[in-house]
Amino acid sequence: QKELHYVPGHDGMVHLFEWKWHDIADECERFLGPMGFGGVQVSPIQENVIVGSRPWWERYQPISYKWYTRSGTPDEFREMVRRCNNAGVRIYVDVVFNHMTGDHDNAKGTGGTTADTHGFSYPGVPYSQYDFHYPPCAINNYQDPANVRNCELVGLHDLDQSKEYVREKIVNFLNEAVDAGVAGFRVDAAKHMWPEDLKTIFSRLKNLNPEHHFPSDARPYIVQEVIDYGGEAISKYEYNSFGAVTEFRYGMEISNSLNGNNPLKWFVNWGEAWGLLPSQDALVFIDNHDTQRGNPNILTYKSSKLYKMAVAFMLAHPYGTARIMSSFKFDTFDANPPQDSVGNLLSPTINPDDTCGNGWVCEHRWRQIYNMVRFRNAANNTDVNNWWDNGQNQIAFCRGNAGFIAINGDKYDLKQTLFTCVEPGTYCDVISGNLENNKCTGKVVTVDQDRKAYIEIPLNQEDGVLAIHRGAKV
Ligand code: QV4
Ligand code: CA
Repeated sequence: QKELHYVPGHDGMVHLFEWKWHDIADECERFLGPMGFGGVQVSPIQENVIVGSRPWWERYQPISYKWYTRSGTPDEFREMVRRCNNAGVRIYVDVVFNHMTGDHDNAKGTGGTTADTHGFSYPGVPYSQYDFHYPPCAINNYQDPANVRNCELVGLHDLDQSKEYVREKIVNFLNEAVDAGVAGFRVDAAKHMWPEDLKTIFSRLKNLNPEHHFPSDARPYIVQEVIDYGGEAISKYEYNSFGAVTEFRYGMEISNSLNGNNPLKWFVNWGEAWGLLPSQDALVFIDNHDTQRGNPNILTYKSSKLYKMAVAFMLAHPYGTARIMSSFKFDTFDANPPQDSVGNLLSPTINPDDTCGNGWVCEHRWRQIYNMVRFRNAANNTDVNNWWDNGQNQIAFCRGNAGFIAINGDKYDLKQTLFTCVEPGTYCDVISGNLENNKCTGKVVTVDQDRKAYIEIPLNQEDGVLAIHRGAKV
């Protein structure tokens, strides 16, 4: 269950963190579909407990499996999935079934469901004490798999997925989403569940709904959130035989290098040789909604020049299934998503230059990023070849003869005549500009009869990347 079922000519997943269903549907039709994005990871769909200050993280505390959240209603969800599939964009749902809520007095959910959290009673499902690891213990020892899987993560009441009744409730919850036309799931806190239980649950999922342009017998895509930087008892390799796994080392290594701690030239053999999962098993990303607020070593939209270099490298490189983070602006860990005075989520506004307003960052609408999604599509099914580096942090490589990228991570200009692999002609650098009405609004690169071109990335320019591909010839 590692096949994404992207529509041909589409690639790249974007996490539209905390977006409303209606806004995602609009975005699929007006931007993601036309730009060739493959899919969207959406925020959790199940009802969550309302936390007074309305932090983003309340959505990781389920109170029932009804589809009422700040993102919208069940009907709005179904409508979004339908519209996105019609636009050639798949939907992947973030599903939270390791646990229910933590303790809250008078717990009430976004759909009006109540629960006695202290008594482990969730009538909205229903679950009772018997369905949990009870009496509870706290996760406090990552060297002990049983502690990590049978105890509570930050006080979140821990479901027992070995129980048949619990499995049924989870499978029904997921299958309803399959009926609605989703293409798969991001499984929250998978490390905190036993691989055998997950395997059983995933094996009971229905095939994807053929009414939504999926081939018959298509299985749901599964990506399991297992954070494995090494050094703990639980390994990502316990999970990748029956589904894909989040590869957290990817963004860690790239951020580390661009931050100046490891020369970029070493990325010549980037992939499994670095201890990463096999390519088809790995979901890769620079930052996610946790690391962007919790890990100071990870690049985010806040260090925009380095971040765009990191994302460009990710999208240019064939390793892994690439996911792009699309954030809201934040200063603190708990900061709310954009919302009005009574807590309704705000819609993004779209500026004339295609960027977002109203508190939304919309990294996926940055030219340097969406044009690299197009590069990735243009280079589909090609390998890395003709790697060049200057012995330090200036690198360049080709994707077959479909595209060429150069990155300047050094503190001095890149000025080189390089072999670009692409056929002779005039190309638009899709980082510094767009091809509009057959004119390039950025740098123009002239590839000569020997397929060589003069490449320049001065240090003082806005971006440290240059990229050309066969889909953007002047
Ligand atoms: C607090 C105390 C606890 C105490 C508890 C008692 O901190 O020590 O036991 O009260 O009730 C929020 C608060 C947290 C609070 C907890 C329970 O931040 O302080 O505990 O609620 O009320 C997100 C946030 C968490 C948030 C949680 C639930 O990141 O801060 O906790 O949602 O709302 C590990 C895991 C990995 C996990 C990662 C964050 O291996 O699986 O930690 N990542 C996923 C999601 C993440 C989410 C969860 C898992 C939980 O990506 O966003 O946590 O679903 O690495
Ligand atoms: Ca667990």
